[in-house]
Amino acid sequence: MEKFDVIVIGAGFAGLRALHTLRGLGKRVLVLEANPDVGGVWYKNGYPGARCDVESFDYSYRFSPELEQEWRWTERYATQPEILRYMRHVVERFDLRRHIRFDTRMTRAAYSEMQASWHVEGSAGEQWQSQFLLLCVGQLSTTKQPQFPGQEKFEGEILHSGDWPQRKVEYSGKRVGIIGTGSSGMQMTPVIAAHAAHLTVFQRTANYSVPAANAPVTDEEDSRVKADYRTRRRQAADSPSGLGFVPNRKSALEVTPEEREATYEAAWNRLGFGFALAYYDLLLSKPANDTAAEFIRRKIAAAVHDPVLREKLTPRDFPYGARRPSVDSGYFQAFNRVNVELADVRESPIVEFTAHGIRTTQKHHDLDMVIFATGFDAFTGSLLKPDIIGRDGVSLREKWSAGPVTQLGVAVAGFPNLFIVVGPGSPSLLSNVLVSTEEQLDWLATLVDHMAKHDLGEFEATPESERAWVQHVNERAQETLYLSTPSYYNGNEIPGKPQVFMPYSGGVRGYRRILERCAADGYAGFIFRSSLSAATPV
Ligand code: N01
Repeated sequence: MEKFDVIVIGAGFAGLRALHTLRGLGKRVLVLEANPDVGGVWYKNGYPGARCDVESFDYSYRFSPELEQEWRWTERYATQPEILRYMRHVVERFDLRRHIRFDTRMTRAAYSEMQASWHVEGSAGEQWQSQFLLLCVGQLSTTKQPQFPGQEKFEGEILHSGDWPQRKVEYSGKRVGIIGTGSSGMQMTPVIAAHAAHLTVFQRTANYSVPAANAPVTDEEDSRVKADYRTRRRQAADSPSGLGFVPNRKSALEVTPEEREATYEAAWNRLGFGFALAYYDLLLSKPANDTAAEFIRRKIAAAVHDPVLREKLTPRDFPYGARRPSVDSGYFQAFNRVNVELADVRESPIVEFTAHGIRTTQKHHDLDMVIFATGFDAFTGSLLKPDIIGRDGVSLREKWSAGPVTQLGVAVAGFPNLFIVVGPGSPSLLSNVLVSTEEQLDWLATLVDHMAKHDLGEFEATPESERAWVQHVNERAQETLYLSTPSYYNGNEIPGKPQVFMPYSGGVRGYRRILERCAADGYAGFIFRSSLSAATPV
């Protein structure tokens, strides 16, 4: 059996950064990747219009100033192909590819207390052993695939935004249906509308969205950012969400209506996802939130000509940002086109798929292609897919049967030397996930180094620290509006999933300070065993 110091699962942004950093510490690292190439979700989400809704300068690695200077982003919000080019460049630039085994899915990992190491199995029966196991499997990588009656009868093509084929998909001149109006559905709607013969958008929940205000990156802007990149990185790391600008410290309720309007207008025209930071309390206070939600509703009203359609497209029954809002490029305007139709499936649910389309309780929609933009089994889907067996034969699935529990969002009691990157209990999807990824991996590198220096073979979260962290995560969530509506933040996207709040809402900066304090206190909440005793049964 091949032996490594670290096995990393996933070659997306997190896995590549983990590989680079841990190899830099002299560790023997193996990365297992189920896809045939690097990229993770960026490899799989090649749907039309896919792009990042965090600015390219901030949605990029901070670990190498040389890389920062060399890479030239072409757009403020990079498209999926550009992000993949960047990731492939990083792989070649830092010579990472030779450590990655592609087309290899981990199916099982079991911790051996005798050997103080993980025994990892691949789908083709391969076996490896390593001291550490890092799960860099993504929070949105297991697709949610609804099953509608009659789906097998449909003679056209059925695709999923999160599992987009690598071949060219031809939708020009076709009658296309998109099911789902989250970020993916909203991003692809205007792009497909411009080429399809007819587009039907099947909407269950109207969603808030703010314009991306995307634009090419000028040479002047590129030079300006690169001249002082460290300040920008510091600002991102010190902000609540990891975005590269300082949020407003005022309450939406302490300013005049005129000032608020001007602030929202400026944020609307520039900030995209950062609109939520126009005032510090938009996600903390319903009355504050109402002012932002009302502003966005007025913008939707101005964008959509037809009054009936306008009303259907307007979100009313949940606060702005309590479900993940979108950042779009012409989503609402697309409904002014004669070839675009909205099917409100809350009002007229889907009854069945037929050979030639979808029948709702209202009518039959003739379709050549159906795209599921129905999202993911978020946060835990990919973590719970393989069998991960910790101490005493307890599986992660059993341990998390009532919802995920972690110490600091990175470790699980009973699962020694297992590290989860941007998983439940961490800022994860409530933040610029790349900032959170690098924060956690920098912290892990220090932990691994600490263990090597002190000849420690095993780290493990204590059950008490885990309980305290879960309580803290829940207390912080109670302060917010996130609990006020069903969403994938709360485990509501998959029937039967435990309904608990998944990410940590205390912000990127606060979270980093907690990690730093933990390390400064000798990794409080963790226990260590020496290399010798870790490998010896007690
Ligand atoms: O998925 P979603 P997504 N019948 O879960 C609907 C990230 N992302 O792929 O809300 C009918 O948000 C569902 O309706 P409802 C980002 O974090 C980032 O769009 O459950 N409809 C909803 O409208 C984002 O939040 C970028 O009532 C059904 C939609 O499908 C996350 O990925 C780009 C249904 C699912 O929305 C997920 O976004 C894209 C059914 N049976 C995505 N089941 C960036 O820019 C589900 N729906 C970085």
